[in-house]
Amino acid sequence: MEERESPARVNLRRVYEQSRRGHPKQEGTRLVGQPGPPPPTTKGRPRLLLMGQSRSGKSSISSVVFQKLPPNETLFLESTARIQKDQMASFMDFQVWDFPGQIDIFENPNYDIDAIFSEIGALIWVIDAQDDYLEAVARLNATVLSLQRTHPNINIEVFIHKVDGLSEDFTQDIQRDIQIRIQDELSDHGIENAPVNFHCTSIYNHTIFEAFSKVIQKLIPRLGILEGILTNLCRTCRFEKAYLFDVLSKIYIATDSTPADMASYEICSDYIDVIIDMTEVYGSWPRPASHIAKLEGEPWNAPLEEQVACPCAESSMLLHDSNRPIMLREVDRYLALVAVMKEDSYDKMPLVNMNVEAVVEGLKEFFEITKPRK
Ligand SMILES: Nc1nc2c(ncn2[C@@H]2O[C@H](COP(=O)(O)OP(=O)(O)OP(=O)(O)O)[C@@H](O)[C@H]2O)c(=O)[nH]1
Ligand SMILES: [Mg+2]
Repeated sequence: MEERESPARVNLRRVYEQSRRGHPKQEGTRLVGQPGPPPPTTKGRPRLLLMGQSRSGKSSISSVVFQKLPPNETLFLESTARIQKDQMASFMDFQVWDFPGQIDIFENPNYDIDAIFSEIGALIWVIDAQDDYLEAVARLNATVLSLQRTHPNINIEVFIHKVDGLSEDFTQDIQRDIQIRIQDELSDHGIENAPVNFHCTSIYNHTIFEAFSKVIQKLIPRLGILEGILTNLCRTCRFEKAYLFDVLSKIYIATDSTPADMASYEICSDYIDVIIDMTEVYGSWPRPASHIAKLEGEPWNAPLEEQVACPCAESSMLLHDSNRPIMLREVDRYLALVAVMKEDSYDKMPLVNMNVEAVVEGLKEFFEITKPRK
């Protein structure tokens, strides 16, 4: 049986192909929530570079976010001697390059600057907020100035790091001070509106995941469409907040349009931890054939796709947090939809499941279409 493409799918494919080929977009095709230039990814494997002074926390960040190292074990990490390159198999294949802080790659002839910055997704510059940061800021300034000449479109994300243990006021003062020092230096050189963003982070809480989420979101083609899907889902199912998570890193790659809310993000990401721990103990994500046969047999006698469950793992689960259920539903091996519901939505679960199912199908199509071509 030949399957016909839905108009939405045809449209998404057309818009995506157009932007992939770099055709000028017509006014009418500009998507809501997708302002500015297309994401700076290349060949589908964007690179995140972690740079900054020695001991600022680059290797700790990489190990905590991508290798699940418990934060207090970073105390035993050794100083990095050469670039540490890690491939992340995720919803989007990307690489994380952890640089040795003691080497200035712009001064050292052994480093090929053009090769390093060619396929870059973002440059993350880590500054230790608990230390004297003047030298770090000076080096960052020199880097930004040098990149502005050669690679002006690179997103530079400054992580003002180790803010745990600092008061909120003090953190804000430091952020303002660093921001002003960088902006002043850049405008002295005639550079206005350089793509430099700031995040206050610590590996001891969720701020580091939140910051990485924002960095990664900039690399996702057509993020506005994803946000639109989640916003619609929240409206139809009366969810308070919905997140699309990369399960292994706990980075959220999209959320609905309601204002960011740290508390709900923390609950949802802790919930993912629970699920991961459970699956580590009781089994991996894909269901064994015998289990599928059982689920599809008596008394249901229907393929899994037609039931509430999805073929790769258990379906939605509900947790009660002050009477607001939280639901989790896998999209594929890497992604999960997690939502915080409103108090009375538990009664409407069949309807909620139906909508979530439709959204999960839509998300699968989205990632199929926007998957990078090699
Ligand atoms: N308090 C606090 N300490 C942190 C944080 N992140 C990292 N650290 C500590 O900072 C120290 C240095 O961390 P590394 O990750 O090795 O630093 P690095 O930037 O990789 O250093 P080089 O490899 O020499 O360039 C370690 O003792 C970490 O435990 C944080 O968020 N808060
Ligand atoms: Mg290191």
